[in-house]
Amino acid sequence: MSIKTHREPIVILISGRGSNMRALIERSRDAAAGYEVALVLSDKPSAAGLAAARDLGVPARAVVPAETADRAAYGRDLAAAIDPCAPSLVVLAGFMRILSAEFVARYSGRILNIHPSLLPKYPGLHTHRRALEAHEAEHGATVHFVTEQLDGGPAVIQARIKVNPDDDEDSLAARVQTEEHRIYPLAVRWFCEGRLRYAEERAWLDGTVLSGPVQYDEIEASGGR
Ligand code: NHR
Ligand code: GAR
Repeated sequence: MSIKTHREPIVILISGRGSNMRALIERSRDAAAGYEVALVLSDKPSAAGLAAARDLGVPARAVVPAETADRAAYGRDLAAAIDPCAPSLVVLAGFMRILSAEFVARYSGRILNIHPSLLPKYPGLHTHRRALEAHEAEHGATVHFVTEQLDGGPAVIQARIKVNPDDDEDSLAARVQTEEHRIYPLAVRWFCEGRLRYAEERAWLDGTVLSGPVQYDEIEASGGR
């Protein structure tokens, strides 16, 4: 017997492989997930994640920026593809295109991103290389609300890994991604259960403002959340 529970529709934006997208789709099928992936969109028609989404039974298509179009025009094209799904949440999963202020305002407080660093360290690109060059002892990934400020919206959850002396960009990226696949479905679930929200330019969890991101290793250790 199946128990039918309401699932909030979400839309995922990708540009590449889509391993986070896959983790999100797979976890959405858990009985208690609270969300379903209604649509996957990519700015790149070649993104491997598009075929992977279809293989998992999720509609997927590319919305390609016109050569002449500016960010605002592309944001409107994306919104036209997203809005028929009426998603509760828009999830950036390796989406590599900066979104217009207009787009961010349209889905205000309803866009999450996962960024491959321990924000506020290393916003922007090439985070693994930069962490290695700085001889960081720790590195990781952060889920945050998207605001107009690039990689600057309030952080929700963070997972840390130790940097080994023999790490290179690829080995570091691989271990960070394993953590990403754990924390992103958790954050999306919190949002879709109504536990996580964005208000007053802050992230709130269970009615309390987060002064910093939840540390995944701490919830693991306590078996909670
Ligand atoms: N948009 C807004 N408004 N705010 C954020 O915080 C965003 C965003 C869009 C994407 C993801 C982000 C990341 O996790 C993200 C956060 C792309 C770039 C970038 O420089 C920077 C940050 C992120 C994603 N993109 C170039 C651009 O001109 C293109 C780079 C490329 O195609 O390789 O859009 O790191
Ligand atoms: C992830 O590691 C994500 O953190 C990063 O790209 C990878 C996408 O992998 N995002 C960014 O760098 C955003 N600028 P995936 O396509 O396999 O999920």
